[in-house]
Amino acid sequence: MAETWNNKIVFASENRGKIRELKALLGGMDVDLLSLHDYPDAPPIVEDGHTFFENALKKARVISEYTGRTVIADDSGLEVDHLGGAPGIRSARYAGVGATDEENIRKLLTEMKGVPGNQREAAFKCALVLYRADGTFEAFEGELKGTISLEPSGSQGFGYDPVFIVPEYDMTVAEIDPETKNRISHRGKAFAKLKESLLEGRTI
Ligand code: ITT
Repeated sequence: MAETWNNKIVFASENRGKIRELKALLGGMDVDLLSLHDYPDAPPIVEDGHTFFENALKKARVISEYTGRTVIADDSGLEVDHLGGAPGIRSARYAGVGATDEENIRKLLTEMKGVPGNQREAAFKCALVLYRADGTFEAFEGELKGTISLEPSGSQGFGYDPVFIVPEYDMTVAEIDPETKNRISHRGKAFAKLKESLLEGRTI
Protein backbone atom coordinates (compact mmCIF):
# COMPACT_ATOMS: atom_id res chain seq x y z
CA MET A 1 0.00 0.00 0.00
CA ALA A 2 1.34 3.42 -0.91
CA GLU A 3 2.43 5.57 1.97
CA THR A 4 0.44 8.71 2.40
CA TRP A 5 1.43 11.88 4.16
CA ASN A 6 -1.54 11.84 6.46
CA ASN A 7 -1.16 8.45 8.10
CA LYS A 8 2.35 9.20 9.39
CA ILE A 9 2.44 10.47 12.95
CA VAL A 10 5.64 11.15 14.84
CA PHE A 11 5.83 10.18 18.51
CA ALA A 12 8.20 12.74 20.04
CA SER A 13 9.90 10.22 22.30
CA GLU A 14 13.15 8.31 22.56
CA ASN A 15 11.86 6.05 25.35
CA ARG A 16 11.58 2.55 23.86
CA GLY A 17 9.14 1.42 26.56
CA LYS A 18 6.75 4.24 25.72
CA ILE A 19 7.15 3.71 21.97
CA ARG A 20 6.33 0.00 22.33
CA GLU A 21 3.20 0.83 24.32
CA LEU A 22 2.02 3.50 21.89
CA LYS A 23 2.50 1.18 18.90
CA ALA A 24 0.35 -1.45 20.62
CA LEU A 25 -2.26 1.17 21.51
CA LEU A 26 -2.45 2.29 17.87
CA GLY A 27 -2.92 -1.32 16.69
CA GLY A 28 -5.68 -1.62 14.11
CA MET A 29 -5.59 2.05 13.20
CA ASP A 30 -4.36 3.25 9.83
CA VAL A 31 -1.44 5.11 11.36
CA ASP A 32 2.28 4.71 10.72
CA LEU A 33 4.05 5.68 13.93
CA LEU A 34 7.53 7.19 13.65
CA SER A 35 9.59 8.22 16.68
CA LEU A 36 12.63 10.34 17.46
CA HIS A 37 14.76 7.32 16.52
CA ASP A 38 13.70 8.10 12.92
CA TYR A 39 14.94 11.68 13.32
CA PRO A 40 18.43 11.42 14.82
CA ASP A 41 19.17 15.08 13.98
CA ALA A 42 16.05 16.49 15.64
CA PRO A 43 16.81 19.41 17.95
CA PRO A 44 17.25 18.48 21.64
CA ILE A 45 14.25 19.34 23.78
CA VAL A 46 14.86 20.98 27.12
CA GLU A 47 12.05 19.82 29.40
CA ASP A 48 11.83 23.01 31.46
CA GLY A 49 8.07 23.14 32.01
CA HIS A 50 6.50 23.05 35.47
CA THR A 51 3.85 20.49 34.57
CA PHE A 52 3.56 17.29 32.54
CA PHE A 53 1.31 19.19 30.14
CA GLU A 54 3.80 22.02 29.55
CA ASN A 55 6.58 19.55 28.80
CA ALA A 56 4.41 17.41 26.51
CA LEU A 57 3.29 20.49 24.60
CA LYS A 58 6.86 21.70 24.18
CA LYS A 59 8.09 18.29 22.93
CA ALA A 60 5.17 18.08 20.47
CA ARG A 61 5.56 21.66 19.19
CA VAL A 62 9.34 21.50 18.68
CA ILE A 63 9.15 18.20 16.82
CA SER A 64 6.15 19.21 14.71
CA GLU A 65 7.94 22.40 13.67
CA TYR A 66 11.04 20.33 12.84
CA THR A 67 9.28 17.52 10.92
CA GLY A 68 6.30 19.38 9.51
CA ARG A 69 4.16 16.45 10.64
CA THR A 70 1.42 15.72 13.13
CA VAL A 71 3.15 14.80 16.38
CA ILE A 72 2.11 13.01 19.57
CA ALA A 73 4.12 13.70 22.71
CA ASP A 74 3.80 12.19 26.16
CA ASP A 75 5.19 13.60 29.34
CA SER A 76 4.65 11.30 32.26
CA GLY A 77 5.97 10.30 35.61
CA LEU A 78 5.45 9.06 39.11
CA GLU A 79 4.09 11.18 41.97
CA VAL A 80 4.61 9.80 45.47
CA ASP A 81 2.46 11.35 48.22
CA HIS A 82 5.01 10.87 51.00
CA LEU A 83 7.64 12.66 48.88
CA GLY A 84 5.41 15.67 48.21
CA GLY A 85 4.74 14.55 44.63
CA ALA A 86 8.39 13.73 43.75
CA PRO A 87 9.86 12.54 41.48
CA GLY A 88 7.05 14.04 39.32
CA ILE A 89 8.28 15.81 36.19
CA ARG A 90 11.83 14.76 37.16
CA SER A 91 10.96 11.03 37.08
CA ALA A 92 13.30 10.18 34.18
CA ARG A 93 16.27 11.95 35.83
CA TYR A 94 15.45 11.35 39.51
CA ALA A 95 18.85 9.78 40.26
CA GLY A 96 20.63 12.17 37.89
CA VAL A 97 20.62 13.06 34.19
CA GLY A 98 21.00 9.86 32.17
CA ALA A 99 20.08 7.66 35.16
CA THR A 100 18.94 4.12 34.38
CA ASP A 101 15.57 2.77 35.50
CA GLU A 102 17.42 0.66 38.11
CA GLU A 103 19.19 3.72 39.54
CA ASN A 104 15.94 5.68 39.75
CA ILE A 105 14.21 2.76 41.48
CA ARG A 106 17.07 2.38 43.95
CA LYS A 107 16.87 6.07 44.86
CA LEU A 108 13.10 5.86 45.28
CA LEU A 109 13.30 2.81 47.56
CA THR A 110 16.00 4.52 49.62
CA GLU A 111 13.81 7.62 50.05
CA MET A 112 10.87 5.39 51.03
CA LYS A 113 12.82 3.21 53.46
CA GLY A 114 10.89 2.71 56.69
CA VAL A 115 7.74 4.40 55.38
CA PRO A 116 4.77 2.25 56.50
CA GLY A 117 2.42 0.59 54.03
CA ASN A 118 -0.44 3.01 54.60
CA GLN A 119 1.79 5.95 53.62
CA ARG A 120 3.11 4.58 50.34
CA GLU A 121 0.41 5.92 48.01
CA ALA A 122 1.51 7.09 44.58
CA ALA A 123 0.16 7.79 41.12
CA PHE A 124 1.46 7.54 37.58
CA LYS A 125 0.41 10.60 35.58
CA CYS A 126 0.45 11.20 31.85
CA ALA A 127 -0.16 14.24 29.67
CA LEU A 128 -0.52 13.45 25.99
CA VAL A 129 -0.53 16.15 23.31
CA LEU A 130 -1.38 15.77 19.66
CA TYR A 131 0.05 18.73 17.76
CA ARG A 132 -0.73 19.44 14.11
CA ALA A 133 1.60 21.13 11.63
CA ASP A 134 -0.77 24.10 11.52
CA GLY A 135 -0.06 24.81 15.21
CA THR A 136 -3.37 23.59 16.64
CA PHE A 137 -3.30 20.89 19.30
CA GLU A 138 -5.37 18.68 21.59
CA ALA A 139 -4.36 17.56 25.08
CA PHE A 140 -5.42 14.49 27.07
CA GLU A 141 -4.61 13.25 30.58
CA GLY A 142 -4.61 9.95 32.42
CA GLU A 143 -3.75 8.65 35.89
CA LEU A 144 -3.14 5.30 37.59
CA LYS A 145 -3.24 5.11 41.39
CA GLY A 146 -1.26 2.62 43.42
CA THR A 147 1.37 2.14 46.11
CA ILE A 148 5.16 1.80 46.20
CA SER A 149 6.36 -1.71 47.00
CA LEU A 150 9.19 -2.58 49.40
CA GLU A 151 11.26 -4.18 46.66
CA PRO A 152 11.17 -4.54 42.85
CA SER A 153 9.18 -7.40 41.34
CA GLY A 154 8.39 -8.36 37.74
CA SER A 155 10.18 -7.90 34.44
CA GLN A 156 7.65 -6.34 32.06
CA GLY A 157 7.12 -2.68 31.27
CA PHE A 158 9.78 -0.07 32.02
CA GLY A 159 10.67 2.74 34.41
CA TYR A 160 9.15 2.41 37.87
CA ASP A 161 6.80 -0.47 36.90
CA PRO A 162 8.61 -3.04 39.12
CA VAL A 163 7.91 -1.01 42.29
CA PHE A 164 4.39 0.26 41.54
CA ILE A 165 1.64 -1.97 42.95
CA VAL A 166 -1.85 -1.76 41.47
CA PRO A 167 -4.16 -2.57 44.42
CA GLU A 168 -6.94 -4.07 42.24
CA TYR A 169 -4.47 -6.67 40.92
CA ASP A 170 -2.23 -6.96 43.98
CA MET A 171 0.70 -7.02 41.55
CA THR A 172 3.30 -4.58 40.36
CA VAL A 173 2.81 -3.12 36.89
CA ALA A 174 5.89 -5.11 35.81
CA GLU A 175 4.01 -8.33 36.74
CA ILE A 176 0.88 -7.37 34.78
CA ASP A 177 0.68 -8.40 31.11
CA PRO A 178 1.25 -5.55 28.62
CA GLU A 179 -2.31 -5.59 27.22
CA THR A 180 -3.76 -5.12 30.69
CA LYS A 181 -1.24 -2.39 31.50
CA ASN A 182 -2.26 -0.53 28.34
CA ARG A 183 -5.92 -0.77 29.37
CA ILE A 184 -5.49 0.53 32.92
CA SER A 185 -2.40 2.73 32.78
CA HIS A 186 -2.11 6.52 32.87
CA ARG A 187 -0.83 6.46 29.26
CA GLY A 188 -3.48 3.97 28.16
CA LYS A 189 -6.26 6.12 29.60
CA ALA A 190 -4.93 9.34 28.05
CA PHE A 191 -4.46 7.51 24.77
CA ALA A 192 -8.01 6.12 24.84
CA LYS A 193 -9.28 9.71 24.89
CA LEU A 194 -6.97 10.65 22.01
CA LYS A 195 -8.06 7.58 20.03
CA GLU A 196 -11.72 8.45 20.50
CA SER A 197 -10.95 11.89 19.15
CA LEU A 198 -9.03 10.42 16.18
CA LEU A 199 -11.83 7.99 15.35
CA GLU A 200 -14.41 10.73 15.46
CA GLY A 201 -12.27 12.58 12.93
CA ARG A 202 -11.97 15.54 15.21
CA THR A 203 -8.24 15.37 15.78
CA ILE A 204 -6.04 15.10 12.67
P1 ITT B 1 10.90 10.96 26.25
O1 ITT B 1 10.96 12.33 26.85
O2 ITT B 1 11.89 10.76 25.13
O3 ITT B 1 9.50 10.54 25.87
P2 ITT B 1 11.56 10.06 28.92
O4 ITT B 1 11.77 8.72 29.54
O5 ITT B 1 12.61 11.13 29.18
O6 ITT B 1 11.34 9.87 27.35
P3 ITT B 1 9.61 11.60 30.40
O7 ITT B 1 10.43 12.83 30.45
O8 ITT B 1 8.13 11.73 30.13
O9 ITT B 1 10.15 10.58 29.31
O10 ITT B 1 9.83 10.80 31.77
C1 ITT B 1 8.99 9.76 32.05
C2 ITT B 1 9.61 8.91 33.14
O11 ITT B 1 8.57 8.57 34.06
C3 ITT B 1 10.11 7.61 32.55
O12 ITT B 1 11.47 7.68 32.19
C4 ITT B 1 9.85 6.64 33.69
O13 ITT B 1 10.89 6.71 34.63
C5 ITT B 1 8.58 7.21 34.33
N1 ITT B 1 7.39 6.59 33.72
C6 ITT B 1 6.50 7.17 32.86
N2 ITT B 1 5.56 6.30 32.47
C7 ITT B 1 5.86 5.14 33.09
C8 ITT B 1 5.27 3.86 33.07
O14 ITT B 1 4.23 3.56 32.32
N3 ITT B 1 5.83 2.92 33.83
C9 ITT B 1 6.92 3.17 34.59
N4 ITT B 1 7.54 4.34 34.64
C10 ITT B 1 7.03 5.34 33.90
